Amino acid sequence: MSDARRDPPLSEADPEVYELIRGEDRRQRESLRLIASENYASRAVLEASAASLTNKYAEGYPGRRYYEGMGIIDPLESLAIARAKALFGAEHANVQPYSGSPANLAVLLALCEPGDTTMGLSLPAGGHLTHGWKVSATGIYYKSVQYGVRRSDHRIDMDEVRSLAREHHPKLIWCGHSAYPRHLDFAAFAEIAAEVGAHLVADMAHFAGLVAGGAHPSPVPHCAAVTTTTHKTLRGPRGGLILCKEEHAKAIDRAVFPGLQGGPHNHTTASKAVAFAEASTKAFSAYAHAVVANAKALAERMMERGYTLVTGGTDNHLMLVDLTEQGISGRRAGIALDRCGIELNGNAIPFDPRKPFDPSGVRIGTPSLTSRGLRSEHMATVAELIDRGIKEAAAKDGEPDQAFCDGLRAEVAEFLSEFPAPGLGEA
Ligand code: DSN
Repeated sequence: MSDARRDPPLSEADPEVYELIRGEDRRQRESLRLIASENYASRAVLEASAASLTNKYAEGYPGRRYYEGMGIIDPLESLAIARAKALFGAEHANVQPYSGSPANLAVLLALCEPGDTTMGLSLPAGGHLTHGWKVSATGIYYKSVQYGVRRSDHRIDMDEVRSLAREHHPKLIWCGHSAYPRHLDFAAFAEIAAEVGAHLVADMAHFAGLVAGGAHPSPVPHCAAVTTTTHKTLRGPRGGLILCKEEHAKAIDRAVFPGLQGGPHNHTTASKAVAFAEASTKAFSAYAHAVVANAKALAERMMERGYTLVTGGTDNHLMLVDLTEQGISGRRAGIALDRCGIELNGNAIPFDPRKPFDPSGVRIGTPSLTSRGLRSEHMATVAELIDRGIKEAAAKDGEPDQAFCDGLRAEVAEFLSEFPAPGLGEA
């Protein structure tokens, strides 16, 4: 136990946890991080996340709280709201959702009744659990109709979306994804939603940073509400955000608190405010465009090496690689690459004949490496490192020798040593 009067630093108070955190810093510094939903938050974002604001309760909203002592929290939350609205051109923002899944549940609570019909992209086609997949509360308490992608080109079939919407008359239609490498046609979704009287809701968690930086079309003008996490391409703290039209503002606010959550995490609100300010800069816009340029370059370099990419490339920050021809599953490839200092995740490909826990593909994203300053000209090296790891893993039935893994890991760390990892300081 720490001595409250002495209040020692973490390294003294709890060396075990301190060392684990330092170990994670090292791992993040030395690994080629390609998980499409991850990133490096800036030092300023991390600093705000660790503030004394964590000590304060603040149930309610600015000016209408159930606690006293709001002299700082109220202006802080108002600042975060104003920055979020300005960044995305939204009429209303709620910055309290703990993360993306609670944000999505709050939207359902605000705009639907239990048992209402919703539509969303199915998980195996690249959608998210919370867009109505059967094991999620969003698929258990709402009648969920799922649309998919075309067999021929693995792109969302707007004709299928339209005919399902006409047949099922959903109250709400989700557009958004966790693993879809192409832009979404928000205008076409909005037209279908208007025709059947549904609320259109975008979950832009994966590409919110690209939208903020002008490197991806924005769903905001087309949608009743837009949800996002704040920690993916947006590079903020782990958290959520809901944007909506003014007409839904009261319902959304009531759904977040008291409908679903208690006290907001004020330290995270502060950190979100910092991230929104960072994301409104010219430097962030350049970052967002570089994320997309890097993804396109890496996709090309992977295809030159003989890999099959779902849809034949990417418009955004991620690609899905089908490893069927390489003769190794996505999961075994992911585990082997992790031993080599290369992090990505096994991912189902559309119409995957394999099980979701051991799928045929891997998902690769460029947000993290772009935050370290890697640019298109470095993607040939990134593709080569991935390719060597996958080939060796396939040749050794998913179990490359330790010496090979140690060698590749050292090469990865050496390559990355020129590109400092934001937020982690010096080694
Ligand atoms: N499923 C997570 C991802 O895309 O990695 C986000 O919830």
